Amino acid sequence: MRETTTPYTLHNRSSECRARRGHVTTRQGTIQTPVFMPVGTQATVKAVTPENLYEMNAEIILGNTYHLFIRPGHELIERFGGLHKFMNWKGSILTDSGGFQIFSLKDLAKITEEGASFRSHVDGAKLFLSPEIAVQVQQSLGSDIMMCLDTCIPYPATKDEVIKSTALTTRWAQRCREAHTSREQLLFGIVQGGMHEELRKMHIEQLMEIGFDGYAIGGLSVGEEPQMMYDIAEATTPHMPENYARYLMGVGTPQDLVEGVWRGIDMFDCVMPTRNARNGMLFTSNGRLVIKNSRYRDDMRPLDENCSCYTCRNYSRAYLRHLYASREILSYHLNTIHNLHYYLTLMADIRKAIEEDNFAAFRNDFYGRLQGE
Ligand code: PRF
Ligand code: ZN
Repeated sequence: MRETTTPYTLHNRSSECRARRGHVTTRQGTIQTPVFMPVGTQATVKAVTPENLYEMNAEIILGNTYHLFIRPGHELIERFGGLHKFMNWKGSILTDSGGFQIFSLKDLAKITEEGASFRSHVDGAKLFLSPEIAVQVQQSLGSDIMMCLDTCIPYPATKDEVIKSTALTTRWAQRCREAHTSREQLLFGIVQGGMHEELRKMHIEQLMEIGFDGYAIGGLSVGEEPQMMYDIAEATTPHMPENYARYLMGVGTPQDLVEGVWRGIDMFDCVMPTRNARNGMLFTSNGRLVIKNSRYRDDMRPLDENCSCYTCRNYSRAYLRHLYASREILSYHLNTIHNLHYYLTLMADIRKAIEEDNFAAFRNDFYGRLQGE
């Protein structure tokens, strides 16, 4: 039987590049794409409330299976009616599977055919995550989009290592598909294949054969140069199905988002806007601003004259510098609001440019304003 509708709807395509304007439909609502998903690892987007996120028009956030599995545990969250109710978020939620955290644990995790054994970073307890468990946990959490458990390959890696781990990811993807019983939750497959274009193509074909509700590109932004990431994304998207969402995992800088959309990506997530905010690095339409810099001591201007966020409407650079220097909690909050607003507005502007089919001009203007950063 041929599927005629998928969770992705295409609105229009750029005539200048592979950028596409569309939406993804989850049981929780509609997500306009291309989209950036703020990261809420531990059932909170750090330093902001759901109300703050609604005000910035966030439609979807990301949660992490690995962290919530360890603390407070998915059974507890299930008793509260799922992650949405637990954290009071009314938009959509995508949960990552834990595959990337296992990769980050390196020698602390032991990967076998069956799954990954590792020790909790909280209390050192022995834990085990298999494809079946990753899906069960995500079903308990009640996320709208679940991710397959994958193995993310470090860079650099030998081709033999990449082949082995990509093949394992396919077998795990098949097991995730079989464990997926809650059909109203979507399950996305994750394309691996390292920096090898032919392995990427082969892996997409294997995942499409299994059949998923969307397809992610994993294993990029793992230490390679940005240009290499762009090249692999460029070589990968043409092989991905047109009528499904494409998600570039863990990416990236504002430039990376523009370049990803250019190559046909619909979804992104990254800790960069939230983490950098807490470290005093703010994104503005003219490039990056390091708030601790003494030149802002008496600066009465907002962070970004072109920004309409709560922080820029109400506070000066001098005040934000003072909060940062004094290590005040409010510094995290106000900086995070600004950076997320910057990322979400960038995506809204990108969507508008694709609708009006002037994304090439938008991209030129974007780089012009960054002043060679
Ligand atoms: N796999 C998973 N999550 C991820 C990645 C991946 O490869 C990446 C790679 N940049 C980020 N997050 N499951
Ligand atoms: Zn602002």
